[in-house]
Amino acid sequence: MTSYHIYGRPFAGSLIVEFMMREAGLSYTISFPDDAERATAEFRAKNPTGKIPVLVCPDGGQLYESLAIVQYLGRHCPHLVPEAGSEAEKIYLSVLTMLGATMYPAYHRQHHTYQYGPEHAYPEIQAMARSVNDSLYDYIESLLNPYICGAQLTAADLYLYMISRWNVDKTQLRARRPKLAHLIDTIRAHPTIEATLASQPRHK
Ligand SMILES: N[C@@H](CCC(=O)N[C@@H](CS)C(=O)NCC(=O)O)C(=O)O
Repeated sequence: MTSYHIYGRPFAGSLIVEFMMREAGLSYTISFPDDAERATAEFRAKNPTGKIPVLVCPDGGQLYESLAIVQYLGRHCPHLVPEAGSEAEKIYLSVLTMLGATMYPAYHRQHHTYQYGPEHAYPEIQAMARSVNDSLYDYIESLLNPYICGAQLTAADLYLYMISRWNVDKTQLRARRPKLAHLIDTIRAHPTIEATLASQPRHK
């Protein structure tokens, strides 16, 4: 393999990998394994959870878990990572991990609810997951200035933009959160983000 390869899903958790690859100026190919392919032993050898994103490197090594991939690609996009030892780095690491470890799974519970309980419990599972993210968005609104780490746009902002796209009610998300709404609009207009979104297949 001569270039990076991403296993992804249109508009899903592979977006952050594509954003960072483009920000780093690294070329890549991408494929979109369906449920059957993600259940194969071959795919499970790449990611034991059977989920995307997976990043295969030119040397054949591979990474799974979006937070691990963001950390890995950070070295190729130093402009998106706060200086080591700074106060901004502490905020960056904490918020990025909260986005990936708490808010991303709360979206998963809303969009893949069948994995979390019987059908009669779906409304409650979804409402509880929405409420987790709603209160964390209020916290994020209080933090933004204009970005998560202040003046520097970081990979955490790109990650935040990605997960905000999965919000079921975007009008409600933006209401009372003008700084978040502005950040979403700013990032959406960023050339590498626009290019990534324009490249997503519309089916699957
Ligand atoms: N913790 C994982 C979560 C990955 C994840 O939930 N991926 C979703 C797409 S956004 C997926 O593959 N869903 C398929 C499924 O759950 O069956 C990460 O951060 O990479």
